[in-house]
Amino acid sequence: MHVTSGLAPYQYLWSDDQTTIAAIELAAGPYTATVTDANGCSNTISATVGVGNGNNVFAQAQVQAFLQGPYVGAVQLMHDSLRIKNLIPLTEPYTGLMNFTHVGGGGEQTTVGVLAVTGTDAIVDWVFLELRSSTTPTQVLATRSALVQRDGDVVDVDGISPVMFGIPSGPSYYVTVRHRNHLGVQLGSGIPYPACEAVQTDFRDLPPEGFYAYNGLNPAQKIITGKYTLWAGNGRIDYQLKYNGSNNDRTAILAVVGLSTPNAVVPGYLPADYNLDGVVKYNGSANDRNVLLGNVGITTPSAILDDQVAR
Ligand SMILES: [Ca+2]
Ligand SMILES: [Ca+2]
Ligand SMILES: [Ca+2]
Repeated sequence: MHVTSGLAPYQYLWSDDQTTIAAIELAAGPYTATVTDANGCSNTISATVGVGNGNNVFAQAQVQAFLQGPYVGAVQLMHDSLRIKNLIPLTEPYTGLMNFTHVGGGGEQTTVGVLAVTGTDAIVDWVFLELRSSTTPTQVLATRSALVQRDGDVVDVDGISPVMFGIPSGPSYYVTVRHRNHLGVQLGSGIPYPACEAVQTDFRDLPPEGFYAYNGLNPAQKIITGKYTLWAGNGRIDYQLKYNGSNNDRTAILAVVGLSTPNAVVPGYLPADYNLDGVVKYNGSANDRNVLLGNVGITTPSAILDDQVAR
């Protein structure tokens, strides 16, 4: 199948290179099509409408980031327990989630085939990417839900491609990576997004632009074996990690396992699963409470860590 470009109002011809099958008019932006054959086998492809004259006019980001929860410092990779346990949803989890508001993106879907990939490119979880105004870093201009691989590559729903946004290339943007139970991170300044180019931002190392400081009261990311990772432990989904006090993230674990049954183990794709191993645990080995406690500090359990994304 082939998408041939046209001029505004973006009439696109879907064809097999020989015969036009259908002509449709679409607003500019990323699209996904699922094709099912007579045997019921289906395949999903992605295309972006608005590629006039063969040039991609949309901003594309090639981002790398590590999530602290599943990060294994000894091998500098994340584990993929959620994928192995078949817990990662085919549809992105951010639509409707507290403090996540899609702009342009939302409803992204991946496939069983993408989630079947093993090795260093295996999928760890869904993440939430934003491009923000370079002059007003609180202003989100475009979002996409995307997938992060074990080695930190953030890829589109096909499991391979850079992430394309429904806003034009050309201007400078701030890029952020956020996650449903980790604190987000934002690049320290806007950078240009030229046409026909996937703009690289590697949050695993300190980029030349640094990381954005919302209030600078704590580092924007946690360093483990020389690599930067997004802080884990935000099960009460807001902009802070708290072990004690009101709206804390420790109680978010207890609420899942049960206040009177703190040794219970609850499987699932759950916000209180801070190490992303597919189970929520308050006590015992590899529990989620210690991830949070280690971040605020064992001797300073009332300390608070702030998400350093602009707001
Ligand atoms: Ca990779
Ligand atoms: Ca929180
Ligand atoms: Ca867990």
